[in-house]
Amino acid sequence: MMNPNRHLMTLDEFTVYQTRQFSHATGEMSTLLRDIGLACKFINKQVNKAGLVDILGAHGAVNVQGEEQMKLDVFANDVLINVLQHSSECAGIASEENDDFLAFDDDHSVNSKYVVMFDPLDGSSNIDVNASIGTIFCIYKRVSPLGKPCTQEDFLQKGRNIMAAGYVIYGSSTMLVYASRLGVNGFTLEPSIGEFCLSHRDMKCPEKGKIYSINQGNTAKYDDNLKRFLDYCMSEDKANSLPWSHRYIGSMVADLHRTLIKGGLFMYPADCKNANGKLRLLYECNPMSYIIEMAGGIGSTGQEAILDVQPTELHQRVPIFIGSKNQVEKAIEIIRG
Ligand code: P6P
Repeated sequence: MMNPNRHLMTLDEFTVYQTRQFSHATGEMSTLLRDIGLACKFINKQVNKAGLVDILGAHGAVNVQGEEQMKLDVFANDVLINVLQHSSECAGIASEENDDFLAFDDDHSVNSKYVVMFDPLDGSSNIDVNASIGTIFCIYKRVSPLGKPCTQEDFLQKGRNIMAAGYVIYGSSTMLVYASRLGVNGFTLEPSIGEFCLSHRDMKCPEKGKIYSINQGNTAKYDDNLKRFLDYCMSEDKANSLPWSHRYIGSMVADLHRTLIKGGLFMYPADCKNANGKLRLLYECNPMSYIIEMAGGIGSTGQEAILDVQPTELHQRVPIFIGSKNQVEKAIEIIRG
């Protein structure tokens, strides 16, 4: 599997290796993943110097080179659109930063088989406190006919139709986690060669977790069943479980990366002011649920699997309970009353 001359395997080498396992595979997905990885390397470069904004020019100001300093999430969005528009495999995108989807209508793109949805820089409000933030993406095969621009129905597919999904976390290291039906693998950016290298092979979400992650400041707005579940999370006398620890970073990518590696339960439920919670279905909850499910965990609205929700609009929100199987199942048991 590994190249005999080096102990490192790059993302490109890994996806080519996976492609070669299937004679019918064409390598188009590998190309698309390489393009997303390239865009995220550009984003990483800017995110890593965010603390120097005052020297480089505050948002909206000009920096020492006289360049317009762009808000990082606008920058991230523009980079992803630019790279994917020139990709050989992307027909269009939908983004948290764009009101509507973008159909790339040049002669090549109208014949491309895939569409990509993304949150270009999730948790960007955490940049000025140096907390980890991330890019979330998912890839679908389009359902509209090739030869014409992609349509809204290409983007309103259930999460079950996802071909591949992933995120990049810009933290103490920069890591790309990529999930396909072949499993979940993590690649850490090696700055000296500018490549994402395989570092976490065949990632699994621990079945039994003992961390719960929620913004408990919203508790007064939760319904009685959810309040009862939070009491359970904090109780000492769980029949078959140790007391759970509470962890909450306030950046979905960071909270879910911890959940994937250490196990646990991340929740952003509905409340009396937000009937569907806060997080978006298409480019936050679906990709993260796909990744966690491929790693053996569960992603649920509390009523049904996130991946089974039929989308009706690009920016719709859903409640989410996601992570270790035993904890999500316990949450569903109690919140359903
Ligand atoms: P709250 C960040 O703003 C975000 O979109 C997610 O990354 C995160 O999980 C959530 O909102 C945090 O929301 O209401 O707890 O600040």
